[in-house]
Amino acid sequence: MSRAYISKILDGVKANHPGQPEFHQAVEEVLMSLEPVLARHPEYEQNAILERMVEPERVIMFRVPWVDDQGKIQVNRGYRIEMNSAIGPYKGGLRFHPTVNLSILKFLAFEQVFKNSLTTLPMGGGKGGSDFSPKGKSDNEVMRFCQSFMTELSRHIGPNTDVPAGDIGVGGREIGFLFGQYKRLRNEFTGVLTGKGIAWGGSLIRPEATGYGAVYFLQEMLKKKGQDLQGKTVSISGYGNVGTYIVEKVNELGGKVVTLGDEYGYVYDPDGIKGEKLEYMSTLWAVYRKSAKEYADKFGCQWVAGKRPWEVKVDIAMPSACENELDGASAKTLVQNGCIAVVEAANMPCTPEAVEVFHEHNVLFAPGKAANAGGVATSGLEMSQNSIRMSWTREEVDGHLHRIMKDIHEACYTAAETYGSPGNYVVGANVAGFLKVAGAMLDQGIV
Ligand code: 2IT
Repeated sequence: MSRAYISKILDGVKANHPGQPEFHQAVEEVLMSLEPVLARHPEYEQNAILERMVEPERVIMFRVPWVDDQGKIQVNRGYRIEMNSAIGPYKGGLRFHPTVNLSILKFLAFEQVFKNSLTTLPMGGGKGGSDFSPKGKSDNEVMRFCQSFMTELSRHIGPNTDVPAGDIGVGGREIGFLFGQYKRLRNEFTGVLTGKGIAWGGSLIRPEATGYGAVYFLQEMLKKKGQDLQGKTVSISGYGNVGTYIVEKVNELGGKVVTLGDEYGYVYDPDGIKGEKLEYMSTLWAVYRKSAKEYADKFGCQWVAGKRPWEVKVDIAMPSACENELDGASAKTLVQNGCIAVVEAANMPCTPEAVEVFHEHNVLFAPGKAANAGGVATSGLEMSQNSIRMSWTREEVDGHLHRIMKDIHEACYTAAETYGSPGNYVVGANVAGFLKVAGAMLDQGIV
């Protein structure tokens, strides 16, 4: 019965959103976890909860014209997907990357709904961005692009309506330009974006939050197995914000991160990224806008071009770059090499085949919507601070983040047990995230 309902919804999504494989993948992954929930709660089907959840509340697409340093007019496409506002204002990042399209953003917005629900904070789900690439652009070009992008986006967002933040290609620099333009257009200083600078409404720990949060989640999973990070080796694929603070926290807990990477390849540093090397890693993109390869050149490490780091033997893998970066074959290699845990620090970095391999071999697997929720959770804390016009200390924000990640872990663990899949964090995260949003939608009637 509930299986037939799920199949009907999946067929509908494929028919109504043709050519959008990432969106189909994200929806399928969530729905496949929900069978026992739908069986126990017939009211969800009776009230067309799934039909409504897979249909974005609003999809905004717009032209973004800007002038490059040569005086030539460039045109990009801008988007904001406002997916679900049942439990709070739309909330989620902006991605500036050439691969951005409707499929990518709908998948990210859909994931964000459940992730934000898991944070325990009142945030709905959204995502946006552009096919614009900040790579190779001057600061002035990025500023002109951001101003043009915000000129249109500003009419759709607001501190109680939709609160964007960063994602791939959108960091402190871009948030600054976007915020400046919003303030100028509206003549309002509000918390309309998160990830802001500390001097203008930002929160301490927000840059660290996704990386720290993913490691806190990992710690909880290991604890259930009577283990910890002491002496463990870890591989990561990114080298931005998320990766940098994973390294910092893993080092603090006695582990060692031996890889970093980008879309061109990866660095293998068997001695571990620490001290001056970690310092350099943190500035590579944020300050110098350079490739991860520079790290290998500077410190005399191996650079493996055109590959991902999953062939390196490690105890724990934390994919921290982009969707579908770790496939079934890589998963098998990790398992053969004795990997005991995989934590998705990015959004949907493991393919469905990879996740299956991890579950088959009893590898602890943390899905992104639970493990990387620390970023948006701390965005929620930034919104709270903006609302009360106060700033909390590092210790206060980190304390909240740590507690939230422990609570998310517990919620996933318990939901997986309650619904018949003990130890399966994918089922746990999807079910726990879903129940809160579905309940709110029921309460609010047919909207
Ligand atoms: O994927 C994500 O959770 C983010 N890019 C952060 C979103 C946010 O609003 O902080």
